[in-house]
Amino acid sequence: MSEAQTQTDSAVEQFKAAILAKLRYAVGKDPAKAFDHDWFEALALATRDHMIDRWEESSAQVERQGAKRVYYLSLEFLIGRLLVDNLSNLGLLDVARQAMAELGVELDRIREVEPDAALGNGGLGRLAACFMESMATLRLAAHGYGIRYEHGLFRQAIVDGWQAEQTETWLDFGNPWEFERPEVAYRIGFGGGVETLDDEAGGTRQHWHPQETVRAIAYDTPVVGWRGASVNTLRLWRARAEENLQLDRFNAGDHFGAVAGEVRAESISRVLYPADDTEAGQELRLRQEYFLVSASLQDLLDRHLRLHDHLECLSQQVAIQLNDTHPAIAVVELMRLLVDQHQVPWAQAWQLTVATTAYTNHTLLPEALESWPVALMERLLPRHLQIIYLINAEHIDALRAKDIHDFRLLRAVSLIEEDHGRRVRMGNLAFLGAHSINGVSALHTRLMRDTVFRDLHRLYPDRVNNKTNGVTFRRWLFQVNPALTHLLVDALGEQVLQQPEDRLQALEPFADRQDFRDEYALCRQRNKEVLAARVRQLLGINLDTTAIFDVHVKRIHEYKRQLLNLLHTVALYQAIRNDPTTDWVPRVKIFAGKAAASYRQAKLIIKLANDISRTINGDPTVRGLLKVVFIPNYNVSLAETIIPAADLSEQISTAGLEASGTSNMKFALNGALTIGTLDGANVEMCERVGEDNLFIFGMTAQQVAARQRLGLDMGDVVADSERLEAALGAIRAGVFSPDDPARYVGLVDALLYEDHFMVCADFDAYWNAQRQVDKRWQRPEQWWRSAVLNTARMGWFSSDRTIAEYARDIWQVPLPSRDGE
Ligand code: B1N
Repeated sequence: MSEAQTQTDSAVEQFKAAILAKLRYAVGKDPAKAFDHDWFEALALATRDHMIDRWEESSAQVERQGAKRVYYLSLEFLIGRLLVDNLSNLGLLDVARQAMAELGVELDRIREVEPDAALGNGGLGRLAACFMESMATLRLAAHGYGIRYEHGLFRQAIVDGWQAEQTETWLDFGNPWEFERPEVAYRIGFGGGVETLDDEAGGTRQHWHPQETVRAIAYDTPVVGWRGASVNTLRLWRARAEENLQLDRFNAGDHFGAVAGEVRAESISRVLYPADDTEAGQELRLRQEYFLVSASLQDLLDRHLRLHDHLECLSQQVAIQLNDTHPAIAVVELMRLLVDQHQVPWAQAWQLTVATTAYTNHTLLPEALESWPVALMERLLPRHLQIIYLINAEHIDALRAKDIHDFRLLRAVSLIEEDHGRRVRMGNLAFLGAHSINGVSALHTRLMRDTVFRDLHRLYPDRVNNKTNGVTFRRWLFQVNPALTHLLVDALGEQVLQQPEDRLQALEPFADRQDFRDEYALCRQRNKEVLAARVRQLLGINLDTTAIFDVHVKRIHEYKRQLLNLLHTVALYQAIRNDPTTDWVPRVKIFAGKAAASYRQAKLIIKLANDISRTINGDPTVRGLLKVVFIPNYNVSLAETIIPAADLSEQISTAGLEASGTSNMKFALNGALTIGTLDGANVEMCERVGEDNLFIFGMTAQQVAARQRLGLDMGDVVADSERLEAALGAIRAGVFSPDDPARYVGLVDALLYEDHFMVCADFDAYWNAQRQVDKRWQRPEQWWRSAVLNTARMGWFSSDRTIAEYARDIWQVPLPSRDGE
C-alpha cells in the first residue's frame, strides 16, 4: 500500500471516529437511531473542529503582524449551505464522503438536509458571501459584519401559478456552524434626546440619552479559505432586550405587556427585508441598519483600542467597506463615537472617518436610492441628525469658500433633500463620508459618474472608481460542477485548482480538439440529467435533455425583462404551431426567481410564466420541440444545480439598469453561452470572451436613454413587428388564461403605451439573436468550441481578482503571498 493511501485511510478512520463521537456526545444519538439531520449535525461539528485551530492561528497571526483589518459591513450575506463548501476548502471532501460511506450514510443525501442560510435577497448578498470566501483565501485580515436574521428570505411556493410567500426557518434545528458569544455584547440606543453639557476644557459636549436600548449579541461563523489558507470571522448580531421579562408587570397580571419590550427589541433581527433593488423605507429597516452599524463600530473600535491604545492611527489599521448605502449611517455613528465617546476633536474625527470608510454602490435605479425622512431620523437618532446637519453645513460652507454658489449644484450635493418632504440622502452621505466610492462594473461606474453622482464626482474627482464584481470559483465551479472540474484537472493539472484565474487560459487550445469538446459536452449532459431529475421530482414534468436548456433565473424584476423572454417563448410557440414541420431546434425554457412580496407586476409575471408553461406543455403540436418550466423557490442551492446544466444564459436587462450581474459570470464560467444586452458586466464579458462566443443584441445604454427622451409609446414598434403583435395579442386575449381572459390586459397595455423597460423596442433584435443561437446549436463543433472558450476566458471574473483590486486600490493592504506560510 502506498504511503498516500495509508495516510488517507488513517484520515478516514479518524474522521469516522470524530463523527461518531459528535453523534453520541454532542447530538446525543445512537447511530442506529440517528436521522439524516442528526448525521448532518455530527458531520458538520466534526468538520468545524478542523477549522478551530486555524481560526485561532489566523487571528493570532494578524495580531502578531499588526496587519490592517478590513471590515465588510453588509445588511445581507447570502451564504447558502456550508457543509460542502467547508469540507471542500479544508480538503476533506473525499475523506468525509468515504467516512460517511463506511458508516453506511451517503454524503450526497445528508448535504441536502442542510437549510440554506438565505440572509440576503440576491446578487448583493451573494457577492458579500463570495467576498468573505475570497478574503479568507487571499489571507486578508477581514471581518464580515451582518445581522443574524431569524428568518431569512421567504420560501416561495407556487399556488395555482401564483407566488405565495412562506416563512423561512433556517434556525429551527439549530446552526452547527456558529458560536454564540454572549460576552460580546453592545448597547444600541434609539430615540430620546440630546443634552448640551459643559466639558472639562471649558467648552461644551453633547450627551445623547436614548429612550430605549437594545443589546446586540455576537454570533461568529468561521469562514475558511481555499485549503485552509486562513480562517476569518463572519460576525452576525442578534438583538436581545435589555430585560427579557418585566417581572413587575407580569406579577400584576399583565402577561403580554410583560414581554412587549422583548418582542419590540428582538424584532430588529427577526426578519430580512425582502426588497431587492428597492428601498424598504420602513422604520424597522432604519432600526436594523443602525443596529448593525453601531454594534459593529463599537466592536471594531474596542478591538482597535485594545491593540493600539489610541485612535490617531485608525485609518492605518482599519478599513471599513460599506455594502451599498444600507450601512451608510456608519459615517455618522463613527463621528459620534469618536467625538462624543472618545473626545476626538471634530476635524480630526472627520478626517479619520473619511480615510477609514469606503462605499460600494450597487444600483442606479431611482427607487433603490435610500433616503430617510428627517422627522423619522430625528425621532429615532436625534444625535445623528445633529451630526448630519453639522457635516452638511461644513460641506456647503467649504464649497462656498471655494466660490461655488450655483444654487442648483448646492441643492444637488446637499445631504438633505428639500423637494419631497425633507429627507436625508444616504447616497450623498456615503459619498461625502468615504474616500472611495466604487461601482461594480465598468459601465455602471461610468454611469455613476454621469448620472447619480455627477455633481459630487465633479467636486471630488478622485473618489469614484470601478471594481468589477467576481464570483468565487471554489463554489461556482469546483463544487457545483465536479465533472467539469475533473476534466479541467486532467487537462491542465492540479494547479488549476490553486489559481484558476490564471490557469484557465491554458484551456484555449483544447477548444479546437474534438475529443476534448466531446468530453466537455458529456459533463453538461450529465448535469442536465441531474437537473431534469430534480424538475421531474418537483413538478412532475419530463425534460428532453438533448434540447437547449435556455435558462433565465434571478429575481423577478421588470428591468431584468423576464417578460421579453416570455414574449419570445410565446412567439416561438406560435411559429412552431404555424409551421410544425420546419426543423426547429428543441428548447426547454427554464425560469426561476422570487418577486418582492409587495411588487405586484413582478408577481403577475410569475403567474404569466406559469400560465404559459401550462398551456405550452399541454399542447401536443409542440411536443418534443418546446417545454417551459418555472421552478419554485430559487435559492443558492437550486442555483447550484441549475447553473452547471444551462446551455444558454439569459442576461437580457434593459441596458444601463443592471449594475453588474454575477450569475452571468457563473453561467459563462460553467460554459453556458450568454444571450445578453450590453449591460453591467456583460460588456466586459463580451470583451474578454470574444463577441463570437456570446450573443449580444439590443439597444445600448445610450440608445435607451435617447429613446426614453423620445417617449415610450411603442405603437409604431409593435405595428412593425408581426411576430410581436401576435404574441402580445395572444397574451392579451387570454389564450394563456382562459379562466380569466382579462388577466393580462393591463400588463400588455402597459407594454404598448409606456414601455419603460423597452421590451417591445428590443423584441425583434432578441428574436433574431435567438435564431443565431439555434444556428450555432445546429453546429455542435462551433457551439462547444464557444463553450470551452467561455470557461477558458472567464478567469478574470474571479472574486479573488476583485478582492485583490479592493485591497490594492481602496483598503491599501498588501496581499500576503499565497504559497508558503
Ligand atoms: O447587486 C449586485 C449586482 O450584480 C446587481 O446588478 C445589482 O442589481 C445588485 C436594495 C439591492 N443592487 N442593489 C441591490 C439589494 C437589496 C436592497 O434592499 C438594493 N442589489 C443590487 C452585486 O453588485
